[in-house]
Amino acid sequence: MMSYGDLARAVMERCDLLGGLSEESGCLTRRYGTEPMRHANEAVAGWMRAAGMHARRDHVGNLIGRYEADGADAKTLLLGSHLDTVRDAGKYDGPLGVMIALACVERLHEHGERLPFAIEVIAFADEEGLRFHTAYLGSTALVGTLDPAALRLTDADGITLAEAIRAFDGDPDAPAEPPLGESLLGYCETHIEQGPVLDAQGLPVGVVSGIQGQTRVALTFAGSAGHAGTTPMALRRDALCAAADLVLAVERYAQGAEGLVATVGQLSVYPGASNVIPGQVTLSLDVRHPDDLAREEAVRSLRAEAEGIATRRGVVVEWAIASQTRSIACSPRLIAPLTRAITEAGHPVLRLASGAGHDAAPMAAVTDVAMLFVRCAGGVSHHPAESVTADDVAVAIEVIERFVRLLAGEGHEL
Ligand code: HGY
Ligand code: MN
Ligand code: MN
Repeated sequence: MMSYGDLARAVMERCDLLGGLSEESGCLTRRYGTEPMRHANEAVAGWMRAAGMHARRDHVGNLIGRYEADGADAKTLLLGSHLDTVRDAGKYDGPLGVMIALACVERLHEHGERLPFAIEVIAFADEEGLRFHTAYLGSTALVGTLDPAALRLTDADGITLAEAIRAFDGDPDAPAEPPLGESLLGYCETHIEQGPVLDAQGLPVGVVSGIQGQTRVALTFAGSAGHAGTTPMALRRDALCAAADLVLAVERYAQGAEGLVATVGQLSVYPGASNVIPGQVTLSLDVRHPDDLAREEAVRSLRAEAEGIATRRGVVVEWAIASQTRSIACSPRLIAPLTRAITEAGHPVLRLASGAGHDAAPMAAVTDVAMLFVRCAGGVSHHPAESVTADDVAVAIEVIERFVRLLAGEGHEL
């Protein structure tokens, strides 16, 4: 029987392999619907089939591996995470959770074991939203909460989401087939913490109490392009100066609001010539808070700030909500066995909230959810220096297997 250490080494190797499937040379970038995503799906589907699973893709390209139960009419436990990445990403944010879920099924398959429920491992096709700026495209499409208007969103090349889904062998017009809640035991996602708490406390894993909500806004400031050498300062309507005012106003607001984080991560300038006054600037805004009312208040205040800047500078501002998700609480019904699994694996239990968004948030629309965090060095994430240890991965595999067996009512020694 493969040891947890053997499986952890295989998980690390697979994350290395997936980490090489990138749109850009020299760094890891894997957006929804791209060839590297297709290759990642093919690799993971092969590993799923080798683990005795049936692998399929749904209407938007989420890859779903199913390990049948022992007996008919059984419920299904969902495990998984996402395979897409941010730009210049680390190789564990997403893929690690898919690989750890797969490793648990491999242990069952190696023994020819079947549980009283089926296990589905979901490799979501888009969680980060790098290409279309919507969060959770894969999981919202799966559970049927994807806003149909999102299909008209366009990427940097003007390709709509609907066109990208078709090009990815999906069908944007297909009705969602959300798994029915009563057929599910729940959804459990393993993910790197992406924060410093577990590392600071010297813990390999932690239980997630909840996931904070987030609002993503797409903004445009439109002023007047003009000659940098001949246009007097007093006659300018500089879109980039307006955007710069907003970026610093966002930082000031968030620094003064307990529990709030707000970030401008993307900004592009048109026409983008060194001797032309910027006529148009588009930028992103990401606002998060554990309390939904506080987040909504912050979004209102920042919109008013943007409109005030536009008025003072004589430019026009467009403000469009690209996506927003409410804060969710993980299920006590699943937290209990996950906590017991950590204890029985011989580790202290720390419960912590997630500042990062995860597919577990949309999945909470159809079933109870839980998350297991894995320590990542220094909490570094969304960065190529993102790292985990094989020892911590081995702990996570053991904990998830214990969790699965506790749900199966087995609780026996592994
Ligand atoms: O943005 C997030 O929180 C996640 O990494 N998608
Ligand atoms: Mn992630
Ligand atoms: Mn991420």
